[in-house]
Amino acid sequence: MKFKCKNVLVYGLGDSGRAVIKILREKQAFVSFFDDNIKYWDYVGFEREPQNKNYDLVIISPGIKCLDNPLLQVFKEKKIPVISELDFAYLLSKGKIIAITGTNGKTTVSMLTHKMLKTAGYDAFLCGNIGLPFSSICEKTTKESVVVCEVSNFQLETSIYFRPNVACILNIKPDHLDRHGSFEEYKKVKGKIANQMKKHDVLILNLDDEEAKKMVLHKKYQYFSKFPIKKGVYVSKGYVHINRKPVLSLQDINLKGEKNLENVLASVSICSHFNIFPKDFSLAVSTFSPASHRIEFVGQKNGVTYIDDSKATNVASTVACVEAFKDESIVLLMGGLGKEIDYSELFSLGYKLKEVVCFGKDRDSIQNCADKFGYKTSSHEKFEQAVCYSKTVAEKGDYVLLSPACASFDEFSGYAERGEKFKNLVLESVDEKN
Ligand code: UMA
Repeated sequence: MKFKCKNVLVYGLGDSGRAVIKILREKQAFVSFFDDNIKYWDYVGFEREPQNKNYDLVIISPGIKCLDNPLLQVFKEKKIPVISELDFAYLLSKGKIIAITGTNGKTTVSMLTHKMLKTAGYDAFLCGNIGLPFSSICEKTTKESVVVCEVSNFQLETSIYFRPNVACILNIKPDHLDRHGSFEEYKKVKGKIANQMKKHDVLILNLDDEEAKKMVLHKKYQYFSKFPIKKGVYVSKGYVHINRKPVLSLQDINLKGEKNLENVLASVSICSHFNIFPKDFSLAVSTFSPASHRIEFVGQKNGVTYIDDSKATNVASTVACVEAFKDESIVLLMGGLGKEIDYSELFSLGYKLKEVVCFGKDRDSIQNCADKFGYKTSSHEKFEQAVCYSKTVAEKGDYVLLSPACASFDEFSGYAERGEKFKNLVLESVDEKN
């Protein structure tokens, strides 16, 4: 696709939109931009009436809500092509592309896969939903590069060209139902990852996940599992195997929880399509530390352990966290901005929870649901009140888990800010810190 002298509108002025604008200007396109937030209206290049203009192309950011979007409707009626930022970056990139999607674990798998490739000497890039737009790095890639792209549903929703050489669907659980309308629609969008894949491309699926295992949307696919299987990547006799060959000892994995084992298996599966030696797997896995706010040890005070899992923004992710500590006495901090997901998916599982401390906008629905299943609960309007309260109820030997099952936008700019606030409130008084 050529951009020189083309009339292009960029919709969304966040990180993705800005990265796209930079490239388009370098390529001498006629660029203007639009954003629903009026704070940008006086920026040079802002188009206040895009509905009255004609464009050769519109490029939209992942955060733009598509359902019933009047502006996108106008473009559709005018037959103006609309592509995603992911498409744009893909069209400009060279080399191989690995795309990792799933409800939970995307970032960990993307980081670990990137680390394995780097350890084995590949010219690997890490980008996408992880926080760095693909468009920020696409022009740096060469034929030898491997791009590891964390891909969200928001990015896939409007993508039409994006074609990964290796794609992985880690798991599918209800999430973002507020945006997609239904779980069925959410699954359909996830499946778009395989839409453009060609004969030699490979789709990797988690056989242990009810929904992901059914996503056989491409002829060439490979399973991974925590249990022995005939072909693919699996665990047997203390080792991760690729097609019956042991490549990694479980003792090298120092990440907590079953979900993290699945994450390691996903990365090994992806990397099994590249030249990586067992020693590289061991080195990468044994020295890997996940990104912050994912089942992260914060500190201990009076024998109480504090864990920050602020990244758990859906119920399935909170279940994974509680499962990882199921043998402990748990005080669970849950709340924030709900995503219309049913909390009974957690409370019906019968985990022992000393108390469910509810906070934020969705606190009533969480509390009502937990009450129904007989849990002890308390309710707090603000996050800070909930954290301070949890410190007073937790006793020696208890674990206080911040694993909210909700987005954070009712009080914070994102899960990271919420996690940092938690850490600060906890660290005010801890005995030891990792
Ligand atoms: N905007 C509109 N109209 C809308 C929605 C947003 O005009 O209907 C405007 C906002 O006013 C803002 C801009 O769009 O100015 C923001 O664009 P954006 O939301 O696409 O944000 P970016 O900064 O470009 O970040 C995006 C991803 N954001 C979302 O998907 C919401 C980032 O994922 C990603 O890291 C980044 O691109 C780089 O690829 C964040 C995220 O929350 C971390 N992702 C969700 C998740 O992980 O659950 C999917």
